[in-house]
Amino acid sequence: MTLTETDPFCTDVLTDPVPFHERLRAAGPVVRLHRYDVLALSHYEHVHAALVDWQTFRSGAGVGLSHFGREEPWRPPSLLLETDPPGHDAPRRVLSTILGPRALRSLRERWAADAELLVDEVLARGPEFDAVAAIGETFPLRVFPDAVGLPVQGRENLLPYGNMLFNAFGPHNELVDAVLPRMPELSAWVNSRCTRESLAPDGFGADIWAAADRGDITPEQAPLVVRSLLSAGVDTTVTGISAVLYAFATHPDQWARLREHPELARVAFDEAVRWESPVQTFFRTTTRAVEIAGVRIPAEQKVLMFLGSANRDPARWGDDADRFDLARDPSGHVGFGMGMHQCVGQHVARLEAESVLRALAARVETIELAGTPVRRPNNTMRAWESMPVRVRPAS
Ligand code: OVM
Repeated sequence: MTLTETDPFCTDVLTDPVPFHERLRAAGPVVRLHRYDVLALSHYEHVHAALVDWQTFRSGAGVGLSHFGREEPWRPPSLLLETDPPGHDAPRRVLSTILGPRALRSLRERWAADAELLVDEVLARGPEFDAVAAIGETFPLRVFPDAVGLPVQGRENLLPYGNMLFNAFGPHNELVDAVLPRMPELSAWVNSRCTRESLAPDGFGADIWAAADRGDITPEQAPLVVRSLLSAGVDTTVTGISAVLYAFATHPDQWARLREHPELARVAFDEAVRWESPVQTFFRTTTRAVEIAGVRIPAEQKVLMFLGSANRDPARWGDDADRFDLARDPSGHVGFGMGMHQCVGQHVARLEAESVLRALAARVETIELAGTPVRRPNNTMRAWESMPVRVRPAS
């Protein structure tokens, strides 16, 4: 087994992970990460195989670097993300119904109108704007907290909480140091928003409490399931929508194609999730000794899944894996994970992105970068700080 001295959580790699992923894949299917007691999987085949084998690669010891059996988690573990069957299954069933395609049907028209309104507002201010601040962050923050039933007061904490949470899956580096001071305050705020009383009587939050009333989950589980919505539902879509805007701002031919075929909005979003992989990495922990590509891995070993690398592995995606291409079929990408834990909110994410892309495609002839976009390094997310763009409105 080969070893890499490169720290995958250093600022250089987090800001520009693609060259590192190429070296990682070239180094072999299983690579030891120097300085962490961690093995890395970077090939699509092996990342996929590990994600679908939850019996061997468990999530209950945490999907960050920290092993919950050896270190106290910084918050009570998520009942979805950081739990294995059987405990995982009831919360998962409840949330997949609440966030399923049927339940979202009533949001479709509302979100389309919200997106049209937002894009009109943005365009009225002029042809140049920061796509991250004006759309990537604003649209999810306009529609998702309302859909959850979160009170308006305090919503400014959602993005800082997410940034903290996704950093906390990584090692205790300077990114974690930077968010540590606000951890108690942001945690307390999120927890306080998960009670039945603090949520609107309609919305995903109330739906979760109704599931507790029916006995589908326990009343003790309900606030933690609400917490998962607030944890996983904001930064992910902000980063995903920013990613697809970046993809189009740098691929004018693909924008022209979307303009001609707005029904490609959905596949465009999935292709952007493959291409950028907003969630770059998650860990698993082995439950037993196992062999991967001839390499023997001991039990209780933290294994790091490079989703972003698997999503650009030429062995799966071909020689043009690095190209954002609406002609590609991106299904099978692991940007939403794969298997039992695959993103339970993916239909929400797709509906948000589709609403934004359709509104933009109907109103914007061309979109291009108007300056250098700036990354926001994060231990888990491939995020953006800012993305100056210039558009030509459609006549
Ligand atoms: C959760 C959670 C938190 C962060 C991410 C996530 C991508 C889930 O608390 O359940 O899924």
